[in-house]
Amino acid sequence: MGTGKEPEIQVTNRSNSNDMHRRIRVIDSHTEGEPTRILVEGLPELRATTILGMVDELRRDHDGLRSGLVCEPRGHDAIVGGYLVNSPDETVDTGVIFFNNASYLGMCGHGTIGLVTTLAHLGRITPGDVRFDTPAGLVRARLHDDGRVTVWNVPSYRFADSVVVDVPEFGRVIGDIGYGGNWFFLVSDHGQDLHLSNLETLNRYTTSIRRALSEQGITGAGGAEIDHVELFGPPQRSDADSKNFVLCPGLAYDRSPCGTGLSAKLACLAADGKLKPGQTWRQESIIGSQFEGSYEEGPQGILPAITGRAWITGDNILLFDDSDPFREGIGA
Ligand code: PYC
Repeated sequence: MGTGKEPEIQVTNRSNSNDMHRRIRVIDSHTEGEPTRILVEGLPELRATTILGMVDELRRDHDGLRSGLVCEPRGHDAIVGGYLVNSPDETVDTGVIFFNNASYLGMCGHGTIGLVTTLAHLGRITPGDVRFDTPAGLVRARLHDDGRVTVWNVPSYRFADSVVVDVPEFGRVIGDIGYGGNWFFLVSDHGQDLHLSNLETLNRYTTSIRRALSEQGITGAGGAEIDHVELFGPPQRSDADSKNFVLCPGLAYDRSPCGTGLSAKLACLAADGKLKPGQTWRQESIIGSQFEGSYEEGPQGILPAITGRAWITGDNILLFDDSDPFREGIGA
């Protein structure tokens, strides 16, 4: 935690579900192009006492809030939202539960960078270290003096390598299954052009891979659904090692290089002996932004460190009117 501040981030949730016009304060930011929306006031009081219990409660009792916050007409498919919650873990500064247009996320790397920048914007932290409880585990972050943020993510690992999936229309695709706080299928040999001008095909290709993985029963550990697909290719930037395209669970593509996806990539590079502990890997995104990643060895996989930058784009009050037929988002 930065100097001169209280050691705990105040979570100002209050239940106002009977209000005709519910008012919710959010801070919007983007991390290397990928948007984050942190709810800082207006989350209903949660009864659950563990962070996984809170995810269940949010899914069961407040899912319309999730979809209303990030889906149209208030949001769009690429936004990742974050709820600040009181964690039972006294060693952390706050709990955070990330979500998107489809569901809840175990962790979110770009979202954590956006969250740290949001807390600094609110004056709740200054440069220094901060600790978060997430559904995937404990995450540490550091706000640097120059505004960059480093996130030490949950232990990450390669679960399986050279897995073959038969993808209708595209044929056999070979990839690795990796975990970085979310589950990824990582493909390097795909013959696709990793440019924004090829977005339609990239979306169709990765969506088909994802569907085929599910239909063919190919999963992560314990039957976990693989809901992110990542393609890698040569970088365009002279200061990058690789460029990627990442399909997210709600079928939006990640504008940033994806923090949890980079964690899974680092785990694969480590497993292949292609990146040593402490060595830097610079991952370019499909829009040309960049994260830096490195890792240390850990007892349950690698311990990834991801560095990037976020910028605040809005400090907004969102209104939810009971008479609005789309108050919980279009299609929700
Ligand atoms: O940065 O980890 C990430 C992420 C996951 C989904 C979108 N961004």
